Amino acid sequence: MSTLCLLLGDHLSLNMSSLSSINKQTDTVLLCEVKAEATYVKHHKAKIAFLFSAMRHFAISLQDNGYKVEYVHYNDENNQGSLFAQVQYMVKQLGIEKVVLAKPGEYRLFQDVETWTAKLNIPVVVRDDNRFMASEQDFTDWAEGKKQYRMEFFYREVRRRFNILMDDKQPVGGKWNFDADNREKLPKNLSPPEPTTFPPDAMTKDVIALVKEEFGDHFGDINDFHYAVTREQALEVLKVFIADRLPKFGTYQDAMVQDQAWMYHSHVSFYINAGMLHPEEAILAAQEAYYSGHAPINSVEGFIRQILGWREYMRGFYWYFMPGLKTDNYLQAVNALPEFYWDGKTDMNCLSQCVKQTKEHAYAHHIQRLMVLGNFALLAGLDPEQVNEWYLIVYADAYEWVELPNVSGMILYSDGGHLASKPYAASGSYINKMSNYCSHCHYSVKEKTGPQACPFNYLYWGFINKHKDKFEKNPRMAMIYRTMAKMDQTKLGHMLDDADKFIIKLEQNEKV
Ligand code: FAD
Ligand code: DLZ
Ligand code: SF4
Repeated sequence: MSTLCLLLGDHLSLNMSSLSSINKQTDTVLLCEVKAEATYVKHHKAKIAFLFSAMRHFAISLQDNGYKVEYVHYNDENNQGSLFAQVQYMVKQLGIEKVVLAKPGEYRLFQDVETWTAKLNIPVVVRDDNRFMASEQDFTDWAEGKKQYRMEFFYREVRRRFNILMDDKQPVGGKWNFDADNREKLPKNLSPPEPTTFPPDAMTKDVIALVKEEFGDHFGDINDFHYAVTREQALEVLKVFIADRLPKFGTYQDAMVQDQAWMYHSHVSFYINAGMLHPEEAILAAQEAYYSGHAPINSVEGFIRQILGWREYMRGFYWYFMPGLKTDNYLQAVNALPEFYWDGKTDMNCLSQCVKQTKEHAYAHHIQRLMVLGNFALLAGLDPEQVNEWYLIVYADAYEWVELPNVSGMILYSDGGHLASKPYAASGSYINKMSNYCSHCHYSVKEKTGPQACPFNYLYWGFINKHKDKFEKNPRMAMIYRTMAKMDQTKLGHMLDDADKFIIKLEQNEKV
């Protein structure tokens, strides 16, 4: 019986669960570049170039490892345009009797795959997605019966279970979480190392030309493409991160600097999410850096928490709360995404910086995504559907399983607080504390009202006031409401007016 193993574009690992069940002699692996996946949202050009190039390079590794591979290029005559149509075509061509794949990372595709057995009239076996350490069931077991689903408690459980940074039953260093040490601004005399880059080889150059030709109207730049496209290169990115950036990762994790996109972050999300690196490899490498004395606990625990905590949690959270998570809109936010999310043309320097870096690199680090771009979307009441689509398009590490919980759960509070205990809302002073953006800005972060005032300042109070009925009784928000009640009410009134006027300007597409 001959089996077809479908490897999706983000399943680029020799250890993929789908591959491990096939017979190299009799079975075939299929990888295909298809229009349906490349255009279901108009992905950033660099994201498509990265995946297509990584897929082409991975096909060679598969052949080197003895697999029979059918690779369908975007412009091949036999390209059927969608994953199902391509599988159906191959089943007929090769006389396939069974299809196997690992569970897709997006609900829409998983739902589609569930119809394939009936449509193809042969078994289509979906295996667990093993690009994670915990299983979906682990999350469900943990979440079942809970009223609150806080990442911190899930993280403690997985740390215990996988024995990461544990000293018998206690967390190494005496605390589970060293975040309090991880909130420093970058000092002026400190320059983060340059990112690890790879000049495009002939295969990548072909893909870049294809992307320019076929996806020229998609968002984003592609002239400076420099990502890793092989596992060896991705391992190099990880190695250099551990050696050169990890020791300062924790302390400056939240810092933002004018014209600096990469900071002390790891830049491995593209590779982990595409299957090129396993999360455990990154976690064990970081843990080893702590035990060898190379990196301090605040950095190592901070980095491990992002992957073993947040990444695993987000994936479990996604499947647990889908499909409702996609349409949730607890705060009834309806405003349209402003044009400047695409072109960066705004006088708000922090937003302009983050959009420009996103356009240039298909990357922005966590605090830029959360506390600048995300915070604005929350305070300005932007429609979750439009915000989600934007995040899914613009980042090269974006797949719905990780993008949606970060956007609807973490930044927009659209899920009504399943993920976060309170909204991540902040005024301009947070951005000023963590960056030097404000000193390059048209607006003044110190001013609260009037034409020069930082819009984050009045939008913040506009948001707090608008959602009083939802948040006033939240113990974590009580202080804010007490502060608002004690404020000079005339001044508050001016801020609320400015917030309303600003939203009208946004609606009318005026420059802000
Ligand atoms: P580092 O800062 O070096 O962190 C190390 C690793 O931890 C990352 O590579 C990633 O694998 C993991 N990680 C960190 N934070 C998170 C998180 N909140 N959720 C899941 N994994 C995390 N990450 C994605 O991988 N894809 C997305 O589409 C995505 N969308 C986001 C949208 C918003 C609104 C926000 C606030 C965050 C989003 N993140 C997303 C999480 C995070 O911003 C990125 O993982 C990180 O910026 C990637 O850069 P890095 O590899 O340099 O990360
Ligand atoms: C994101 C993406 C893109 C741009 N193109 C392809 C493709 O041509 N072929 C493919 O198999 N996968 C692609 N992907 C990744 C899929 O969209 C991804 O597997 C699903 O969104 C599930 O995460
Ligand atoms: Fe952003 Fe306000 Fe600072 Fe300008 S002043 S950079 S808008 S926080």
